[in-house]
Order: sequence, then C-alpha cells, then structure tokens
Amino acid sequence: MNLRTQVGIVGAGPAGLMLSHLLHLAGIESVVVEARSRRYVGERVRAGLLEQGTVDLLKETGVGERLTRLGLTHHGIELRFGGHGHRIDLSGLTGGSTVTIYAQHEVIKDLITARLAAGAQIVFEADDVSVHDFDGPTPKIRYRIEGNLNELSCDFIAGCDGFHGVCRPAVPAGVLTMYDRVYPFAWLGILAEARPSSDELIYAYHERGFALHSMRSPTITRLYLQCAPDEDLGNWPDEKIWDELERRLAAGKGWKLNRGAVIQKGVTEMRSFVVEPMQSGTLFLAGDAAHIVPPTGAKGLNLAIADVRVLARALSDYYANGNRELLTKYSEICLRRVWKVQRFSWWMTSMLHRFADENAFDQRRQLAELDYLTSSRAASQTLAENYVGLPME
Ligand code: RFL
Ligand code: PHB
Repeated sequence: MNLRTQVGIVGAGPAGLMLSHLLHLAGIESVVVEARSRRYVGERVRAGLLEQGTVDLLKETGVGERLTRLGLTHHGIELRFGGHGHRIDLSGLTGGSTVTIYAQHEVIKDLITARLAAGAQIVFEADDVSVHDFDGPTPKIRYRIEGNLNELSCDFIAGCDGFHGVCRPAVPAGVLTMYDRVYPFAWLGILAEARPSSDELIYAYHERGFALHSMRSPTITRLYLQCAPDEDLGNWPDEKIWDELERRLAAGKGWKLNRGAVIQKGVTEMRSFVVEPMQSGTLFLAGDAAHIVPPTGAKGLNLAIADVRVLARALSDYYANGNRELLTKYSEICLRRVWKVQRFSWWMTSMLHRFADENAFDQRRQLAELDYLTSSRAASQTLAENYVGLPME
C-alpha cells in the first residue's frame, strides 16, 4: 500500500509521539511508524524524572491532566555520602523550579491517547522498517504489516527510533561523526511495592558503589545499584538486592529502608554518545537516536523532548513561511544543549560511582567534590540549575 503524509516519524517513544503531537498543534500532518505493540510501549519501564520545562510543555499542550493529578513534585534532592545526607534545595537555588516524578510509560500513554483522539495514525507492530531517498525532497519509510509491504512518502523523516533504531545507520558513511564513552559499570534497577523511604530522591556515594533511591508513587519505590556491566541478574535474589541497598543508603539510626515485593528487575548499561550532525538531507534524528546519556542526571527523556521542540518549531516555520533556516540549523541548535547535558550527566556519573581503576587519591577527590558541592552555594546552584533543566534556546 502507498501512503503519503507531511512528516513520517519512526518510533513511538517520547521523541516521536511528542513531535507528532506538537506538529498536530501546528496544523502539520504526521504518521508514526513503531516496531512494537501499543501495549509494549505503554508498559516499558524506563525513566521517571521530568524537568520543569518538560512538565510545562506537557501541560501547556494539553497532555498534562494525569501528570498534574498523579505526578509528584520535588523541590529538592539529597546527596548522601559518609553516612550523612545533604539536601540540595532545587527550588530555592533556581528561583522556584522543581522536578516531577512521573513514569515515562505514563507520558507515552497520555501522548498515545491524545494522538489517537485527534485522529492520528500510529502504525504499531511494523516489521522491517527502513528509510529511503532522504537525499531528496520525497523521502520514504517502508515497512511490513502482517507481511504486506507499505510505503509512506513524506516531505521529511524524523528518526525517533532510539539508540538501536534503523535511521542513524541508514545515513551514508562519512556524513556522521560519533562521540562515544562507555562506562565500566551498569545499574541494577528494581521497582518495588514499598512505600518510598524518603520524600525526595537520594543519590548515594558509597565505598561499595553508587545507589539511588527514587519512586513512582506513594506506594512504589524505584531503586538502583551500581553493578558490573555484564551483571547476571541470576546472582541477585531479592534479599541480596535489599541488603546491598541498605548498606549503600545507610544514614544513621533515624533512617530505614522500606522493603516490599520486587515487581520488576533489570540491568541498564551506561553510555555517553553523540552523533554530529543530527540531520542528513530530509532526515532529522531526535532523542536517543542521536544521543545517549548515562541515567545519573535523569536527562535522556528530557533531552528527547527538547530536540523535538526545536524540530517542531523548525518544521512549523517551514510549512507556515517557506523558511528553511531553522531546519538547516536544527543540529546546531540542539547540539549546544546536548553537549551541556552530556557534560552534566558525565560529571554526575564520575562524581558518584566507584571506578575499577581508581586509587585512594581519586576517592578522596570525589569526597572533596561532594563536600564542596553540598557546602558551597555557588556549587549547589550549578547542580540545581542543570538538574531542573537549562532554559530552552
Ligand atoms: P525511545 O524511548 O527508545 O523510543 C524509540 C522508539 O522507537 C522504536 N523503534 C522502532 N520503531 C520502528 N522501527 C524500528 N526499526 C525501530 N527501532 C526502535 C522503539 O520500540 C521505541 O518505541 O527513544 P526516545 O523517544 O528518544 O526517548 C528517549 C528515552 O526513552 C530515554 O532517553 C530515557 O528513558 C532515558 N532515561 C531517563 N531519562 C530521563 O529523562 N529521566 C530519567 O529519570 C531517566 N531514567 C532512563 C532512566 C533510561 C533507563 N533505561 C532503561 C535505558 C532510567 C533507565 C533505567
Ligand atoms: C528514576 O526514577 O527512574 C530515576 C530518577 C533519577 C535518575 C535516574 C532514574 O537520575
């Protein structure tokens, strides 16, 4: 079957769905082609922390009703080291900005509901997705549905298909430069039916490795442990995970880690990655397809949303005024933010994890950095303004 739209979007993650939503609000038609099922993308456990700007955008564009009702607003975070907690007053240090805990798959569900209610086409369970002819004005997305080949012709393709997608590898050799760093550790994450042990997130630096206490709701806790990159989950029965979390998050008598049934477990690799430029002809890459950050700064989803905001604005200017200038500058505009967020995520990761090749000097230096960060207003403010999200250009 041959189909046609203005913007063909590959991937129904936060980037692809938000782009489709923003384009719709600007009167531009799009079709989203997704490899997985609606149920799969609506249940995939991933990020949970939204920057102030991401929350504002979701609310301003009419998809914030459940977020307003169910999201947990946080005014601060805690850094824990040497057995003591130190609060960073995010709001106080940023003139009132906050972050919000709201699961990524809930954002996905909200966006899918809104898109479908507006009559949008989202093609789920598309096989053999490929992109073609983006060196010219009529690029195409081909895919199979139940074995039948479909071709979607468009004016532009948005590659929002994540780090393992097909769009970035489709760009001819020599066009893109990749910048990459893989960390010698991973995160073992659990979701547990346990009341959060603190109202705020706790980032813990410990001799045995990093740990993070986060949450999803007043009854669900999300916790992470630094582990080996090839960690075998089979070696981690629930009791062992809880014991290890308890050790790393320990903070004197007044604090206790609430335990509960573990309802999900997984290992997440840690990587920093950027591709430059984020575009080739009429193909534009956005979100994890163009860059990956280690989760320590909680930035991946937020950066994906920042990209598509720029892309939607550029496409709107093109369709409304015939102006290609913003499209031409898409990469340049995005990459300024991308690299600042890369720097922040790398810095948080380097400060809070144990490295196999470090020595006693490095450990003392990390502790001094944490001490400085939590005792200097200037240093705390630097953390706070990056954590709540840098302003949009
Ligand atoms: P996604 O979400 O990976 O979506 C890509 C979509 O494309 C589909 N796809 C294809 N579709 C068609 N054809 C193909 N060939 C395709 N190949 C793939 C996929 O099925 C999928 O639906 O990318 P997007 O939209 O760029 O969004 C990026 C975010 O998902 C990601 O950056 C965050 O989850 C990262 N992240 C966090 N980000 C935050 O902002 N705050 C956090 O607190 C946070 N915590 C995290 C995280 C990621 C984690 N994991 C599991 C990687 C915590 C974890 C544990
Ligand atoms: C999460 O709640 O999943 C989460 C929060 C903060 C991070 C990473 C993940 O830095």
